[in-house]
Amino acid sequence: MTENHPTETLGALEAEALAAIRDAADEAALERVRVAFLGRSDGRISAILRGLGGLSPEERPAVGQEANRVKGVVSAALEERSAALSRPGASHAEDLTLPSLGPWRGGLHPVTQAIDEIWEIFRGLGFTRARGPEADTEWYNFVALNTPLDHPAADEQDTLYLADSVLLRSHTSPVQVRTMEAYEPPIRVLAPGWVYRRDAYDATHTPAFLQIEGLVVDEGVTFVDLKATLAEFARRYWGPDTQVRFRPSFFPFTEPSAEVDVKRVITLPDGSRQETDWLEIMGAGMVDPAVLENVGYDPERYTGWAFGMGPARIAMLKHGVDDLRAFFENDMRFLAQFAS
Ligand code: 2NL
Repeated sequence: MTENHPTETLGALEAEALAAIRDAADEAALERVRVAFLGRSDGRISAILRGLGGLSPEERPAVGQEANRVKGVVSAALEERSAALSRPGASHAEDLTLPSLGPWRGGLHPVTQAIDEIWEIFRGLGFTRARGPEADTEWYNFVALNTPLDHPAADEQDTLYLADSVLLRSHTSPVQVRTMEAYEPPIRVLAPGWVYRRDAYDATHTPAFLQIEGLVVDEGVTFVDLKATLAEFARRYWGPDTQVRFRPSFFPFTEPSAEVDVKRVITLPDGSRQETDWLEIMGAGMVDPAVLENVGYDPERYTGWAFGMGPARIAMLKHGVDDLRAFFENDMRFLAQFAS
């Protein structure tokens, strides 16, 4: 009897061969394992099979049977590992085909985009852009705009006061008043900015919101200029087939006053074209002569027109958003859709 009984050696060899096969990282390593165990001249399992003739007739059948079983198991394991290694990406634990997350991309807020687009159109029509304080006085916010403090419009807006006669502006009109005080006509100015009203926070109101107002003052300016300019704006913003409608309205600072509606033509996913309902996009009117007088302009010499709109409302109409609060909640799944 040999010190290492051949069947015990075969059990150890089988375990060693299977571990080496499992650890083989590529086809070349696997081939080296095959040669080491099953190679014709130096293979360790082949050597045992070749040595069967030197065993006693009692030992020979059992060892021969076991050696052939181990050879079969190891051959099958080699074949299986070889097939696994030939599949794409199989030689690494990491899946290198998984796409990376990509860089985090920022973008302008949809309401900022609306302001930029609206500004670009009016810039092309000869307007400049102005800013002013968000905390202002009753004079600039109401009185100069022909709105006495006991007027329902002053009341209605339920203004947020900071101190006696100092308040958070309820519209950007104070910016135009300051512009008229500082410059002589001709005036063509756009005033975008935050305004504040004591309103509920719901689907159609927020206590702070962005507004854009525009003002034109010159000699010989008429309602025709107002209609033509706002219709041109609407066609440039909403598309050349857009129709515009003016409905009579009231503002203390304009006379006459109007609400401006648009009817758009939209192209559906199937390519067909469809008219929308009338959508209200802004208020406008001829500047009340009392306002011109308040800023020291001669109302016999100058006339003007003005408008005001909410870019968030414009963005809602444009993108089909039905709740204003979506613009305030900064949910990246919402905002990311507007990052170009
Ligand atoms: C609206 C209506 C409007 C104005 C704003 C204005 C400013 C001056 C003089 C006269 Cl300095 N008018 N601004 C005029 C008409 C309408 O806004 O619905 N805004 C959201």
